[in-house]
Amino acid sequence: MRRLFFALSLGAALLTAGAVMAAERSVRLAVDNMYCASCPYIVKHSLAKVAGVGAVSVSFAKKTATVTYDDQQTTLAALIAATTQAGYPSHVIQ
Ligand SMILES: [Cu+2]
Repeated sequence: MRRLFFALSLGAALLTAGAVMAAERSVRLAVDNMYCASCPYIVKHSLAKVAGVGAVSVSFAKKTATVTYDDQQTTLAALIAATTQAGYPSHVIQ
């Protein structure tokens, strides 16, 4: 019983630590293949449906996507994969 309690409190401690470390990040991606006015919408939707993504804004003029995401729920690689699978390969702008 004591061991069970220890396991539970350890689990709670780990969950708490994860919540503290969770960070909202923002990244700018250079997006290829945006040739017409409807492309930015497709790119935006492909990113918006990734779990953990908050705000997405896509600039057709600059060929970029600015994405706010929770780094505990998704990764940069997943964001890039999402646009790439929609037909728009992207990479991070440093
Ligand atoms: Cu288009």
